[in-house]
Amino acid sequence: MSQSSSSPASVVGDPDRLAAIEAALDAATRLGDRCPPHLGEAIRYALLAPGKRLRPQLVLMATEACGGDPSAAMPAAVAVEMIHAYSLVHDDLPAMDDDDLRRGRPTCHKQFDEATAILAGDALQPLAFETLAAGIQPPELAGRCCLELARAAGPRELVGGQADDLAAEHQSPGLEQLQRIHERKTGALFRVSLRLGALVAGATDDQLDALDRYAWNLGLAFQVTDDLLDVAGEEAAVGKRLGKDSRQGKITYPALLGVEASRAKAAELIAGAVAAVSILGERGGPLVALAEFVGRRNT
Ligand code: GRG
Repeated sequence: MSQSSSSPASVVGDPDRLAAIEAALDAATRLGDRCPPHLGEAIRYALLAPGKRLRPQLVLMATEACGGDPSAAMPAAVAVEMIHAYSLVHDDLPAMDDDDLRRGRPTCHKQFDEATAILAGDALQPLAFETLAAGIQPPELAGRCCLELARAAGPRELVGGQADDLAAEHQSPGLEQLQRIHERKTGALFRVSLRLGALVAGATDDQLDALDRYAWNLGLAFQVTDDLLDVAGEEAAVGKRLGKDSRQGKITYPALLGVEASRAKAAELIAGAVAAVSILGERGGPLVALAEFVGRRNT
């Protein structure tokens, strides 16, 4: 497990934007009396834990980059973070990665219990779509956003990537298969975050294409750097395990390519992300800064 899942996140991004995201996440999970208190507490524990909020920031940055009003896209920012938070809660369960720590705190099933964590993850999924359907205007745009998020979070993307990742623990996948896993586990949520933000701004096809290319590069770069963070300090392990690292037999870029080539790959992907958004001009500056953060991140 990388530090991204085991220690509190360092802040990246504009403090005002981050504060607005936190406030919106908080407001979206004040669920009232009909939600059992224990479940509500677990939902808030999972969602409000100190993460980097990369995906909601991508939503708002894409809106801004395409000339829209970021506040109109806030329901989409909340929705993608809800899907992300659910995926982390379920990924940490004993049946999956079986982790004890997430975002520097006990995982949801350790803090509460397994059934409550499963239900909190279950609840975050419809809440994401409720947030989009109720908050994005006009309703046709809300429907389009729901469709795009459902596809990205579904069996062909996020859940499919997770299923293949679990299956790969018993195989020896190559680079291409590893890339396909991460395109779906990480890239799909990055991509849909950017697309939802762009759609709210009424983006052109050229702008959407540029953001798709940015997302593809950023998603893979993020995973390569995540893998590099995992092997930092494990110098004895890399290269001696026939392509598998110490993370429960999971395949990683450094294990397949070596550390230096992985660093070069990450730098190449970050450059690709930055180049992709050059057509957005100055308004794409925050996206460039976020890509550069991913390239040098230590959390
Ligand atoms: C259970 C359907 C299902 C999917 C799980 C997201 C995921 C798929 C698994 C989490 C484990 C993992 C290594 C995923 C790759 C993406 C990743 C590194 C997520 C962590 O994202 P950050 O660093 O987390 O943005 P924070 O906590 O900062 O939000």
